[in-house]
Amino acid sequence: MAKKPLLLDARLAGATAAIVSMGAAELLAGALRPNPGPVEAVSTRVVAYAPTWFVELGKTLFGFSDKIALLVGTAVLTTLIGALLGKLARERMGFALAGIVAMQAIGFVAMVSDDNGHAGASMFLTIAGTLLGFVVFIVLMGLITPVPKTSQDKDSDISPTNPPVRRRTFLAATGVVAASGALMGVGGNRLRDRGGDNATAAKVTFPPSPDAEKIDSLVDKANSSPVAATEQITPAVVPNEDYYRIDTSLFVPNINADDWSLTIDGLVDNPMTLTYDELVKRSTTIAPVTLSCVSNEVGGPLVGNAVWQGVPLQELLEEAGVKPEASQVASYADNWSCGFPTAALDDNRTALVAVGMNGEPLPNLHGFPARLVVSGLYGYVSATKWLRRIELTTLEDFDGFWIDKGWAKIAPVKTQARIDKPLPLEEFDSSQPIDIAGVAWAPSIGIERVEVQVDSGPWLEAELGESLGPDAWRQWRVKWEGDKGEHTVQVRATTSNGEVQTDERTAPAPNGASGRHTRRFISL
Ligand SMILES: Nc1nc2c(c(=O)[nH]1)N[C@H]1C(S)=C(S)[C@@H](COP(=O)(O)O)O[C@H]1N2
Ligand SMILES: [Mo]
Repeated sequence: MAKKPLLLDARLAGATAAIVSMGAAELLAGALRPNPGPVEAVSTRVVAYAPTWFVELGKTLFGFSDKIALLVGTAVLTTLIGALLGKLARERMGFALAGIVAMQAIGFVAMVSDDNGHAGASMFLTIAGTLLGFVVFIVLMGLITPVPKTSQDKDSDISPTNPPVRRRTFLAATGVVAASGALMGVGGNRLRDRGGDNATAAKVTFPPSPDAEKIDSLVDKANSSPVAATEQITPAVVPNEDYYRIDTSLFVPNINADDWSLTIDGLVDNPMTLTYDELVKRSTTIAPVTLSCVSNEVGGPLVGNAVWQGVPLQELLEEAGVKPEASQVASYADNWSCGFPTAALDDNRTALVAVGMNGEPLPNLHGFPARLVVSGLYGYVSATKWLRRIELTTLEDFDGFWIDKGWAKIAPVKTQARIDKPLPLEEFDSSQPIDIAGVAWAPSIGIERVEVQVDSGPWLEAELGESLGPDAWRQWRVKWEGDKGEHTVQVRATTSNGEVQTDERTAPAPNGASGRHTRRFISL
């Protein structure tokens, strides 16, 4: 009969493998920056879907918002699950390895369902974490599983009941490997936090802007409005750390602004090149603009409002002297490009070559040193991050990265409203009015009205937060009172042109999702 390793040793091997597997995935997440990484993605899901009492208990005991508690909690849970897999490994190694796959798969699913722009990086770090976990698990189990004596070993002094290495060596090995796994996890988290670090960015000072005071006071008003105080509502201006991120970069560019420049050429009379300093000196325009990703599902997270600082694109194009035959503004980063019709700028909408985001130099994740921000056009046709070149061309002569991959060439942002509160199936006490709240956007046009309908009741007009202008989303809230039971709420926005958001459901491809966001909630 084959001898089994000691149960305690097997548990240690399993825990070590699980820790290394998760740690490696988290470290790669720090380097590749899918946003969020596996630990954060899973814990956000847990907090979003767990019963309220569980979340409340967690908050009181550990504080779910506390990063350290979150990491420690993850480490403890990983150790426990790993120890369980270790026990399993004594019987069936295949089942134990499947456990590692399952742990990683949960992280993967949580990551990609939050962030559909990074399936590649997420897949890569999942596979790498899984494989490393396998190797460590198999090697450690090998170290502690007794080898049966063969005929040649007859005279050797390794008895069949003895594992092939001394226990002390095994314990030392698990200690070192588990500690490096934990370090990788913590390191990955640190790396992710440093997403905005850039040596040159630290030295930038923006010129004063004539618009600064006005916009500061609007943002203050928006933040202090009663609507803004609603629980769970998305802030009027999203902090840089929380801003959605979508791009095709596996590694986040870290461009040195000192040897960076922006070229404007193509169908222009005076091709020009601007250094970073020249661009920053001219960046005196500040504008709140809501960017949205064409991949955003109705009610999805791929949308955000920030206060951008930069130079109006129209001003730069005027200087370059756009030739009449130009019909497309193409823009390029190192491995990406996009383009939109020159005609989109005819209404003199907000369009910036931006260097600042919410009062700071652009974080690396959001395009340092410079990016385009064009109000009312989806990001994939207009919002080039890590911008190197703007080329005036024709609509026929150039297709950006996503065109021909199933996405439309002309892509204005569709009017949308999102419900932030209630959360899916959130439970309320029916003895008090409940808050239904969220954000609505129609960038470059503006939001004039938001209405909600509960079940088949009348459309109720929402109270709106302070307007930050036509380019920015608007917070909204309704206080609702009604019967006990399960209810469905839907929301619709009306633009400043009087157009009511359509209820016709379309998928994100080819030119953006339409339809109305709904949520179910329970009144107890
Ligand atoms: N260089 C580069 N810029 C890019 C992209 C990209 O893949 N590469 N993606 C675009 C898309 S699809 C969107 S929605 C916005 C997202 O900008 P954010 O990550 O700052 O939110 O960036 C745009 N700019
Ligand atoms: Mo996008």
